[in-house]
Amino acid sequence: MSDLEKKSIDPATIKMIQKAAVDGCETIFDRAEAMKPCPIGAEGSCCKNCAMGPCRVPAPKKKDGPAKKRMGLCGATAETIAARNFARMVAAGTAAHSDHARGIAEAFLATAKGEVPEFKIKDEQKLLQVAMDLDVEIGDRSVQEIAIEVGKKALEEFGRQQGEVRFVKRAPAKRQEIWRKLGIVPRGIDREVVELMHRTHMGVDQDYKSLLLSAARCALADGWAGSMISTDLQDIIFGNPVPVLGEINLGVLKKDEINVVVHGHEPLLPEVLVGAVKDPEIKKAALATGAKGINLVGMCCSANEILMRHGIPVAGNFLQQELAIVTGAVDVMVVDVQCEMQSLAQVAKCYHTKLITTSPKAKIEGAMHIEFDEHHATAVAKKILMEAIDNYKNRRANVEIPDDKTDQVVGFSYETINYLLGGMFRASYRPLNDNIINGRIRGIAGVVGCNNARVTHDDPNLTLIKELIKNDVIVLVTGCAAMTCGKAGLLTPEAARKYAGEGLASVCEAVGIPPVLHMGSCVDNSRILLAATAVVKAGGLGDDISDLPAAGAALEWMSEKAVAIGHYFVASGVYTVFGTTWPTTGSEEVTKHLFEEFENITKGKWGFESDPLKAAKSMIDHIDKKRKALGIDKTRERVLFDMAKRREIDAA
Ligand code: NFS
Repeated sequence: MSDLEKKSIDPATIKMIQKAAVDGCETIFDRAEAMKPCPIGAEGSCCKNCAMGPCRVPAPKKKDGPAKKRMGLCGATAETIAARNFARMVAAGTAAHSDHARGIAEAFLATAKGEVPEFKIKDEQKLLQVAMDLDVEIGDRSVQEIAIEVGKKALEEFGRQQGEVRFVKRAPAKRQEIWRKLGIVPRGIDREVVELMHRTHMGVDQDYKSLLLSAARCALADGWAGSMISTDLQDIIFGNPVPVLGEINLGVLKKDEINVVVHGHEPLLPEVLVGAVKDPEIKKAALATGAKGINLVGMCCSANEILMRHGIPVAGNFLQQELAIVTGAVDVMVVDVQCEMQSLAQVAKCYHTKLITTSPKAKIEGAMHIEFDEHHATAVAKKILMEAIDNYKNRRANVEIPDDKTDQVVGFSYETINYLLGGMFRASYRPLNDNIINGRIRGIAGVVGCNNARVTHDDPNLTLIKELIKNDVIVLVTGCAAMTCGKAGLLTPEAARKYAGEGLASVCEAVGIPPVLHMGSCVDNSRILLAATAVVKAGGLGDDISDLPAAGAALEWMSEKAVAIGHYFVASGVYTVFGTTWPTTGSEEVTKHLFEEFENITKGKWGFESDPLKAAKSMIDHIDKKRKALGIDKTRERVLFDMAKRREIDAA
């Protein structure tokens, strides 16, 4: 394998890494080579929670014998430190998703009140559903009245001090019972984040089991409240995704058009940009530059949002953000919050690109700031587009856009899957359950999360997913992992015949769906929780999420949000495997607790596996174990793929 092939399996990415080198522009791929992770920090044994440290407290190795336990100055053990650091990642991840949700709830309320002319209640059906789940009375009230109360009730979820966040009622009854017994039903979103930050302060909660359980409570506030509120309210005002055709990879940039890349997470501005590029005044100004028009494309989860709802092309996933600029063809990159690399400002300087920040919460030195405010949404969007139009003339000679791009079918919301499976009049997950029971589909996997510059870009996730579908496991994807699948051609109905096992392929062909279903951005992992719940409720596969033949993975994770997501899946009863690196290796006890003992507590557990084929095997073994427990293991034979068979499929 050449050095370049070790960096990415994506041809467009490799071409742009090469171009960056020629242009003398440093990227994350260079820095990943030059700087290795700090080994003490990487294993989670470094405590920086007070000014007597940082204390490095790795766990004693077994070969050292029963040595005296090392401690930080305050006496904190490797266990406490590892658990505390892990818990802080959960708190930060929950905060990120939930603060995004708060922004959406505020915009939703303003929309309901009629203060944002650009947005309206698009999905009344979903509004009513959400209203019921938030205990909002429907009766003969107007849509507006209901929406206003939904907005207010959604905002209440953040500041509630006692009781339970309302959406936990959506979980299977048995799951709710488990949470209540453990005392981990979240009260209010903000309260759980604050409490976890308090517990992890120097000298507070020092029992690693207690820390990890309260981290579960906080993570549940993300999955079953913060993220779920984002998804639901976004669907109501922007539309619930339905299958739509789109394109992905850097080849979606256009040499003869003004390229605007929208990057980040909150779909508010991206939604308005989609409309603003069609404005006659903007179009005219764009054509006056000699360009053929404006090409709006997405990056990271902002891309997922407008791709799912409008089919807007996607330039790439997390590790491609700098590389979009390296093409020399990006006139404006506009960012809001989360996953935006600070180095974008430096890369932009190597070319003519204007980097524009828009969130009052996220500014970058060297970037232009045009603050977004939903009350003046169109004016802000137009201002940004005018900056791009104005910058087109500054393009330099070194424009080179790789021609790689792939078609993809996306937009599989929880409700859409319901309709597709059962039809409009008998929408139900039951046909999915039937196919799981008869063994055509072996199980369900959720593969989510980021890219990580410490491993070959896109490789672990893609290898894992291909192995899963070959073994008849249907895969639900979100975030940057979903984009990996798009680029590799797994998100088309034709992919079923090409890559999936016989059973899964036959079901996909009958329904007309890809073997890998793109469910949206990272906050949309809440859709996976609801899909799993719907499968439980459809019957025949146990009475809890933990009974399902299902597993989750994030092999290329890097962000704290991923840890929060993983922990809410585990707390919801799912076996969840991470790759690349594991944050608690500093304490074997803590790791064992998460990998083994947690199964006795929440019936879900963590796993770590950096080899994607081994990760697939452990997920399939888990799925088979669950099939056996349900008594449906007899209905299928395990298909073993030898190398010859694998080559045959890869060549197809
Ligand atoms: Ni999720 Fe989306 Fe991507 Fe990771 Fe970042 S963009 S919210 S955190 S890197 S999947």
